Amino acid sequence: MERVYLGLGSNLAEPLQQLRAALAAITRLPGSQLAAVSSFYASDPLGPSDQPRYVNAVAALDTSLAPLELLDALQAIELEQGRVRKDERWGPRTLDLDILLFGQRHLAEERLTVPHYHMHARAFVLYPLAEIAADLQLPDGRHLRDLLAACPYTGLERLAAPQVTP
Ligand code: A4P
Ligand code: MG
Repeated sequence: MERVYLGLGSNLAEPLQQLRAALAAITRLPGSQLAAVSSFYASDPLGPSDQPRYVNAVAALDTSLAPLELLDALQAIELEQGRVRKDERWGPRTLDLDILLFGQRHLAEERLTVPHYHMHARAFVLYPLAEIAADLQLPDGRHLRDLLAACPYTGLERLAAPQVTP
């Protein structure tokens, strides 16, 4: 088993429900055990600002799946609930599941870059991650607490809404 950290995000079609459904699906992944889930956070959109706020969270998963097997499984979950209407053209994403970290591995494959290329400076990744892995050290040796110190807590709001307990 390897410890994996997943980033969850949604800003369409009942984001809280999207994240809860995604976590329920993640608990059903073969060879895997959901170990921890952060609080849910409302976050200002990064990128185009003419879109709703996101809800973000981070989950810890212990898994015996290989990295690409896990990516396939997560993309299947995205597909299953990622679109409001199946007959619509691919529109804005209702669910984004990112592999932030896969043990201490560095992966640079065509379909999978780990650590996730944007995680180091995103408040909506780092703060939820710190909730469930405060002492985490990244594969490049950097400590999560140092990344946090350089990342202002802006545009982020911890939600009282209960999430899912593993
Ligand atoms: N891929 C490569 N590495 C990974 C990985 N570590 N985990 C590939 C997951 N997928 C990975 O992803 C495109 C391709 O990346 C996949 O097919 C996979 O093979 P995608 O999910 O289809 O596209 P995306 O997530 O829209 O792209 P990207 O670049 O990850 O988008 P961003 O930069 O994450 O933007 N603002 C707030 N507040 N909260 C958010 O969650 N998210 C985005 C999405 C923008 N602004 C946001 C948020
Ligand atoms: Mg993604």
